[in-house]
Amino acid sequence: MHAGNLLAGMLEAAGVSHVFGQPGGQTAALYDGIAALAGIRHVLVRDERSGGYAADAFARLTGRPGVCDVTVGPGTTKLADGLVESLNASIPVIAIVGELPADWEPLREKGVASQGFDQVGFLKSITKSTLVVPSVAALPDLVRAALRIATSGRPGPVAVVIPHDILDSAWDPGDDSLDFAVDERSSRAPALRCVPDQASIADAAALLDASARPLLIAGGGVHTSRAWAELADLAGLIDAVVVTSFTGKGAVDETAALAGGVLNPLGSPAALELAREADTVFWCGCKIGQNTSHNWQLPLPTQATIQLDIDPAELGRTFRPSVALFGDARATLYALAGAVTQRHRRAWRQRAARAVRKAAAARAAEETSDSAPVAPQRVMAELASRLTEGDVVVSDASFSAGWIAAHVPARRGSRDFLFARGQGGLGYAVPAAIGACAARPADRVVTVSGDGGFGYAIGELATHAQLGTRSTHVVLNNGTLGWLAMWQQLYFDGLRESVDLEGPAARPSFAAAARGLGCAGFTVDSPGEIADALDAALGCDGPAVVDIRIDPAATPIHSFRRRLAEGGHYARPGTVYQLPGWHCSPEAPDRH
Ligand SMILES: Cc1ncc(C[n+]2csc(CCOP(=O)(O)OP(=O)(O)O)c2C)c(N)n1
Repeated sequence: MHAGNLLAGMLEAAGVSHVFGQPGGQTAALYDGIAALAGIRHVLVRDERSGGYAADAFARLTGRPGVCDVTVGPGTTKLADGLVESLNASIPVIAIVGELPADWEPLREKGVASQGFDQVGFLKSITKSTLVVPSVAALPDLVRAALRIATSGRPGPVAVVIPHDILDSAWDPGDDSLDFAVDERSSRAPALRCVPDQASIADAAALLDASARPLLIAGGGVHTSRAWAELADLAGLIDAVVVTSFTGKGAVDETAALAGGVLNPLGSPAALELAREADTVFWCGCKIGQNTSHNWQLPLPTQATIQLDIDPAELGRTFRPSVALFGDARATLYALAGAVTQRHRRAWRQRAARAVRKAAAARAAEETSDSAPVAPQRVMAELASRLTEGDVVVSDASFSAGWIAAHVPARRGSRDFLFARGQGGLGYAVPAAIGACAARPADRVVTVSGDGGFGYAIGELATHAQLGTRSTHVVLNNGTLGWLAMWQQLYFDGLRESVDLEGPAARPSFAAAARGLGCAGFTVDSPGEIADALDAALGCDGPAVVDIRIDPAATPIHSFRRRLAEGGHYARPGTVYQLPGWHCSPEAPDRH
């Protein structure tokens, strides 16, 4: 027995069922440990970045830490994309990182010892915590620490760096001096739940009671806390409109009466209208990020605000909230539901219903469009009509996020939609789907990417094929890096430089590539072909790619649409660089 057995055994005891990664000599003992156990399996990905994304998606869908492994050096640098995504989106991930033998420190520089570099310094800047294992005796404590840190408070990724000689060294399972039990409380986030003090709850309830037009903005914290029922209960009690960030999509059933959709420049116009009209805005488990806040123009200085976060350092970052609530979303929403006066707001309900109806009517024409090249809105509507409860939708970081947000409604309060909004890196969807399929083996997983983003991770189709995942990968193929093509056109006077992904002699076929990698592949060139292709792909037992040629002039960004319709050439937007300006929300009413 060796330390790899000890590590694998502790992970299995913590409920870890899958480890995603790519082997190196330095981590072979971990693989040996996993191979000897029945309750944990290793999933080989084609690139360490994919292991990080797969672990991230697994964690989002299960609440349990997603685990990935890399070898020293190039494995670590390639993992960085996944770790930053998880760090920024507060996702519990544990990365097992191979390291040079402990004594080889003098040989690390410039790769004198093969693959060496200062990976601990590098990892420290992109993880919640980076732990270096100095001995086998310290390994159990450090694995427990990694689980505890990843799942407690604001979750995040933790790297456990294990020198080669330590992972390979002998371990005697009969040695009673090592306790390798794990605390089951830290095998799932949130490890523990805390509630704000009574006075803050009462202040927030008084503010909601005084409000005529309350609006809740739900972020990823609602999912992490599994606060779906409590959010719906509170919103229903006080007739609050609920909108979400991308990451928060699915915090409420979007087909319900008071759901306003996704609040984002690529999101629902109704969400923005209502967020501006509300008199009290409740930010719930949602960092006040650039996109959800529309470049920090929200909340308006006149709006009373409640900010609820598990991370006290977030409270007051971009404005001073009328009431700050430091707590777990589920526990706090439950407490608030018991503290508010149940009061209905008929005028606000009617206003919200009108805004939602207007946005739906505007979408309907696009969703039934017969135009060729195909309208992406039509693709999304056809996809949405074929999805059933439990299906998981994974978005890449391009226009696809906006198309999904607006045209594929969440039909229940649950985390069924994944967006790469932590870092916004292209190439998230296909590798994340590996983790999603592992987390939800009974459900279908659908990814939506642009052709640029899809190219980043096309090799992982071979992983999907090898695993036989029930996944469908939709490529909205406009032949360009659409977002950047439009940016250049609008802000650089019609520029078109290095945004086209094909030329007269080369038009990639993603369907053919998919078939070459062991998946089914379908091509769609006209609207009439969408239905059959989606039916065929979704009906496959294994993975399938649907390569759909879409209109390159289509964009979900409202400001781009407006500007393109107005003729298209704009000066560079200098105001983007200005600091948003911190403000104080109105004082909470005096309760006494
Ligand atoms: C790794 C990475 N590189 C660059 C960008 C900047 N970027 C944002 S959207 C985009 C274009 C994406 O093109 P595609 O995937 O084809 O989708 P489309 O914009 O056409 O919907 C680029 C290059 C990014 N977000 N991530």
